[in-house]
This record gives sequence, C-alpha cells and structure tokens, in this order.
Amino acid sequence: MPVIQSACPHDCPDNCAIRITVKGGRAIGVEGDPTHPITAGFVCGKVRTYVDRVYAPDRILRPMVRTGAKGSGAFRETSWDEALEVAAAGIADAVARHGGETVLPYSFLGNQGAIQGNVMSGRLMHALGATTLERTVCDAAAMMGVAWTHGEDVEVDPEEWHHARTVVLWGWNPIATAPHLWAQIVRARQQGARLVVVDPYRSRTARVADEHLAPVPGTDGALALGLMRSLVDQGRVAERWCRAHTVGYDDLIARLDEYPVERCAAITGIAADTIATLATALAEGQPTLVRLGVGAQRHAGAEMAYRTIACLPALAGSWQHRGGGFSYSPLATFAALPLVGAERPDLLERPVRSVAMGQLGRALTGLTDPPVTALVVYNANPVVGEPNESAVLQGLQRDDLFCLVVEQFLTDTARYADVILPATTALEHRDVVPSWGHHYLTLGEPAIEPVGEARSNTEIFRLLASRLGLDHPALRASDDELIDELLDGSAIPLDRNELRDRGWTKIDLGQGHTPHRDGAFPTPSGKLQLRSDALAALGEDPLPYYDPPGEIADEARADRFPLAMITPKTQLYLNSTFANGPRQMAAQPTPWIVLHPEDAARHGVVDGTRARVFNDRGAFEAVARVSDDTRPGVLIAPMGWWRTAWGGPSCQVTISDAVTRHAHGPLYNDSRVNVAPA
Ligand SMILES: Nc1nc2c(c(=O)[nH]1)N[C@H]1C(S)=C(S)[C@@H](COP(=O)(O)OP(=O)(O)OC[C@H]3O[C@@H](n4cnc5c(=O)[nH]c(N)nc54)[C@H](O)[C@@H]3O)O[C@H]1N2
Ligand SMILES: Nc1nc2c(c(=O)[nH]1)N[C@H]1C(S)=C(S)[C@@H](COP(=O)(O)OP(=O)(O)OC[C@H]3O[C@@H](n4cnc5c(=O)[nH]c(N)nc54)[C@H](O)[C@@H]3O)O[C@H]1N2
Ligand code: SF4
Ligand SMILES: [Mo]
Repeated sequence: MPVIQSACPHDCPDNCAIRITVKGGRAIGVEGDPTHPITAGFVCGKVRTYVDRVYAPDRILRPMVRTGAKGSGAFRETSWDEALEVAAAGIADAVARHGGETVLPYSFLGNQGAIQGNVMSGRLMHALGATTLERTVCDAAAMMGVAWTHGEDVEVDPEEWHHARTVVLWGWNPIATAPHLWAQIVRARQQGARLVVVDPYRSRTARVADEHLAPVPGTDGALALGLMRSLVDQGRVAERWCRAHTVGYDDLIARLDEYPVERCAAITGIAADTIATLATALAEGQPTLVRLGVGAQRHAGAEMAYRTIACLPALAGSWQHRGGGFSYSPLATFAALPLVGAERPDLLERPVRSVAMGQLGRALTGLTDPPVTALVVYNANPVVGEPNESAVLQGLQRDDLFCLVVEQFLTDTARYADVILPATTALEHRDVVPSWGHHYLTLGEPAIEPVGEARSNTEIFRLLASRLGLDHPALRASDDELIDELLDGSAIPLDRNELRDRGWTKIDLGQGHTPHRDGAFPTPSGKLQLRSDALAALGEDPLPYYDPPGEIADEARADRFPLAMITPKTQLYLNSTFANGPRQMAAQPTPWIVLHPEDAARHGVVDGTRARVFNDRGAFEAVARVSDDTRPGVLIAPMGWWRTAWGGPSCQVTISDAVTRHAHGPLYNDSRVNVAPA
C-alpha cells in the first residue's frame, strides 16, 4: 500500500512529519515519521484518528449558500459556479459602495502551512485594498517583549534541551499542548534534570514536576524581578559574563533595589524563601533552561513581563552552558521564508488601516469610514477563539455584512456565513510547513484526491480573484510556483534535496551548541539588552519593571468580581479544532471550571454541579471541579467548546477585547469574574 510522506498542518509547535497510508485512493491511517528527530514515530491522539476527520459525515464537501437567518445553520448546497458568483458579487458590491478597506480578512494558523496560510489570500486582499489584520492573537505580545531583550529568534534548540540540568517551564503545559517537545524535556529528566513549573494552575505538566510555583496570574514579571534580586542578594550574579555581553548591567542592578524579594513575594503570592531557592537553583544547577509558553502573556503588561523574564538567564549565567538559556516560540523557519513579500504588499495602491485580531467584535460593530461590510474568514473560528463573544456575534448578525467562510466544518463562525466554500485538509493539498516549536521545515504532500468538491485555500483565492476580474499574474501563481518562490527566496540555507527526498529538513542557523556563549545576540549592539535604548526612544522605561495585569490587579473591580480567571487549552482539542469530533464530544461534553475549595464554599458551588460564571460582560455555564489544583481566588476555565456543540456561550463572553499596549495581544488570562450555582 502506498505511504505518503507529509506534514501535520495544525497550529501546534510540534509540527510533526507524518506518514499517510493509502488504500484504493482512500487514506486509512496516519502515523508519525519514525526517522524525524522530533516526531520520533508518534502523533498525538488528535491526529492518530485523522482519517475520521477527513471522512467525517459532517464535513462540508460542497459549496453552500445561506437560506435561513444568520446563525441558524440553514444552507443549501450549490455549484462552485453559483457560490463563486455570489461570493464575488458580495465582495465587489461592498467595495463599490465603501472602497477596499471595507473588506476584512480574518485568519490564523488553523492551517499553518506557508501557502495554505496567507500567501494567496494576502495577494487578493492587497489587490482589493482590504483592511489588514494584525495576527496578534497567539504569541505576539511576548514575542515583542522578548525581542526587546535579546532580538528575535534567540532560542535553545530543542535538540539541545537534554543537556540542561535545571528546566523551568513557565506558563507552558507541553504534556497537553506539545507532546513531542515534552519528550525532549523527559529526555533531560532522564539524564538528571530537575523540573520546575511556574503556573497558577496545577496543569498536567505541573502535576509531574519536581517543584510547582503557582503565582497570582499576571505577576510573572515580579517573580522574575524577585529571582534576579535574589541572585544579587546571594552574590550569585554572573557579573563577568553580563559585563561582557549585555548592555545596562549596572542600571539593572540599581533598578533591582526597588524590588526586594519580600516585595515580589507579596505581589506574586510566592514565599520569599521559595523565590530564593529557585534563584539558587538557576545559578548553581547549570545548565539552566527557562522555556516559556503563551500562558503568562495573556495579560496587560505582557510585553514587559516576558522582556523581564528573558533577562533572568543572563544574570544566572545560563547562556554559557550547552542546553542553557532561554526559549519561547522559535520562528526561525517562518523567518527563513519570505512570507511577507510573497503576500505581495506591493499590490496595495495606498496604505490601509489595520485591525487587531483580538478586536474583531469591536471592528464589526464599531468601525466607520468605512464600516466592515465584507468579512472573509479562513483557517479560523473566531466565534469560539475571540474575546468578547457577544460583540463578535452581534457583528456577524449584521444584515449589511457579507460574510464568506472557507471551512471544513460548519463551525460556530461558518453558521453566520452568506457563502461557505469547502476547504481541503492537509491530506488533499500541497504545502511546505514551517514550525514555531523547532527548526525543521516539512513538506506537505497530498496523499489523496480532494474529498467531495473541496478545494484548497490557494485554489479558492485564485478562483475568487478571477471572478472579481483581477488579472495580475501574481494572483494566478500555482501551488508549485508559490512553494518554489518561497524556497528560492529562503534567507537561511535550506537543503532542498533533503526536503524533497525525505520530506523535512533542518534549517541551518549556523549557531553551534552554545549560540550565545559569547553574546552574538541579534540586537543592534550584538549584546543582550538589560537596558533597551530602543524602548527609551519610544518614551518607555528602558529597564525591566513590574507592569501589572489589568483587571486582575484592579482592586475596585475585585469587590464585584472576586475571582481572577485564566483560560488555558485542553489536551483533546486544538483551540476549537477537533472539538466537534465524536471522540472529543464524548470525552468532554461540557466545559468545566476549576475552583479552589475555599472559593467553592464561599460561593455555594458544589463539585460536579453546574456553575454560572459571570461578570458585567456576560455569563457562561460549566461543570465545577472543586480542587486545590488552583490557588484561592483563581478560577480556571479552559477554552475551545463550540457553543452549538454543547449548547451555550463559552468563557469568551466574559473576556474583554482590550489588548496589550504595544503588540495588541488579547487578554485571555486577565479577567475578573464571579461564580454562583447555575
Ligand atoms: N492539545 C492542544 N495542543 C495545543 C493547543 C490546544 O488547544 N490543545 N493549542 C496550540 C496553540 S495555538 C498554542 S498557542 C499552544 C499553547 O500552549 P501553552 O503555552 O501550553 O498554552 P496554555 O494552555 O494557554 O497556557 C499554558 C499554561 O499557562 C498557564 N497560565 C495562565 N496564566 C498564567 C500566568 O499569568 N502566569 C503563568 N506563569 N502561567 C499562566 C495556564 O494555566 C496553562 O497551564 O498550544 C498549541 N497546542
Ligand atoms: N479564551 C481563550 N481564547 C483563546 C486562547 C486562549 O488561550 N484562551 N488562545 C488563542 C490562541 S493561542 C489561538 S492560536 C487562537 C486560535 O483560534 P483559531 O485560529 O480561530 O483556531 P481554531 O479555533 O482551531 O480554528 C481553526 C479553523 O481552521 C479550520 N481549518 C483547518 N485547516 C484549514 C484549511 O486548510 N483551510 C481552511 N479554510 N480552514 C482550515 C479548522 O477547521 C478550524 O475550524 O485562539 C485564541 N483563543
Ligand atoms: S497536532 Fe501537534 S502533536 Fe498532533 S500530529 Fe499535529 S504537530 Fe504532531
Ligand atoms: Mo496559539
């Protein structure tokens, strides 16, 4: 039976190389490539049963046009010809009436392949003069903060992690969200590494750690300041290395005068001696690796918090050791490909406005001059993924909004479409998939013909461009041409033969085993910026400081809404993807929350019963788990359930659509709520 080498396209840092077995033109199994150093022969539970998704009875296989009220889910199947005609007319009418900026594309990494992502739709949107989308919903706030400290893509290669002897996983739950990267941590532990997890919640990963520190959400910057101050108090700062390879050493040490360990203990809710012990371990337990997830950057103040944490390995001296240092979200494979240029911003005739992803509801309900009257959604399900669900729904219900959704399933968002176009899955189209977890680029080869009448995103945007009468050659580029253009334009050496023959290749960053032993940070000075003059130029404090969360730190609001809410991911879903799978629906039929026993008693909520979580923005119901897996005062409400699948709104109704100050990241872990029996 043929076995096709391909790539998992989903929004997951593991970016597995997969092998698809095909029998009689039908895919019958998906496995992990045993030769790929990170995939190591296994895939997660979500993708092991991928053929069930590809051939799911509820998959959208033909174009559909709406026949009932928006949101009702009433559609009729139609021909591609009619669907494209209606879609093109909807967009053209909107543009004729209000100009190009009335069109808003909305997409994220539902498919994170290079070409099935934004390359072709970007060309179309730029040719139309559409509003651009700031794709800042995931890791952007921390990305900016970390770059302020040591430039972009400074990482410890996951294949070097096993050299570390102290590993701090901070706001990251890889057992659930990155099983293959977790395997690299396990490897380090097998060689004697000690694992510390920093997370307000006893996540699956925290549960198996050697030590778990549970700070008050959004206070991570203060924890890092306390750890650095403790290094100073203990005389354990790597001063010689810092003087040679950082900027602003004396300034930072002076700044730490303002952050006695006791002050940081009071802010974070972590005992001063626990902070001191971890500081000792960071300096003495070398090589020390600090690896962050996205969890601690969903707060106001996130940029400064991650910038501050990124200073910590410098003071501890970790960069001098193989496997030591700092990692967050390695984007070197994305950066290697000329993705921005491939979207052809040159097709834009004049500058256009932009909208932050986390403010979709605000854009749909509030923007004027022009209003958004045409929305094009693909690779995303914003009704489930966006904060301020009420505003998103209110916007999607507008009669004067034309909405095109390109999807595989009738998601909560697709229900509001005027036209739905059926998208292929990764088994049915070609791509090259970069990673935000490791340094491998993977080729996604199709294993089967498109199921039903599904078409790839690239094909759909080519067809739409043609219907709209746009005839620039860039809008006709084939998938093969797009992939060649990206690989030819790679900024980093790529072994294209290996990519073709093996299905994946590691990009050569030329950095060796201890990339920053001698500095060489991608900053203007080549040094790590404990003091950032670029920040000073922006009128910002150039030194690390505690920038508190928003609502969580708002004492006045705490009177009415006593609980800080954080909303992590679940192991069985991938954001909202897979949440409509029969296996997932059986295993997680209703959302749940986790409440500390003290809070449960105070609010009369009983374990295993339904609770109502609310604030002044909205309310949702979930089954209460009463447990000391969380701190008193902190409520955990995992995200991802479809409202149509389980019958009600999600945590998003209670989350504000304010965004972080600099990078415009959403505040998914920075809300205050109250709780009562349902
Ligand atoms: N199975 C599965 N895998 C996934 C996903 C999924 O939904 N399911 N999503 C994918 C995507 S898009 C992403 S971005 C990644 C996300 O992967 P992770 O970074 O692991 O994502 P989260 O679960 O959001 O957050 C991680 C942890 O941060 C904690 N946290 C929340 N607030 C704070 C805080 O203020 N401080 C600290 N220190 N910790 C805090 C949460 O309790 C949580 O346990 O995973 C990817 N992989
Ligand atoms: N409360 C809360 N909300 C969050 C988060 C949180 O931690 N808490 N995390 C945020 C994060 S990190 C992220 S990344 C976002 C994710 O939010 P989204 O990017 O909206 O992700 P999904 O909900 O998984 O929706 C992806 C959709 O893409 C579709 N899709 C997959 N492949 C293709 C394809 O090839 N073509 C087309 N057209 N469609 C395809 C899938 O069917 C799925 O419906 O959610 C954010 N929302
Ligand atoms: S979702 Fe993540 S872990 Fe699962 S197969 Fe895809 S890349 Fe691998
Ligand atoms: Mo994400």
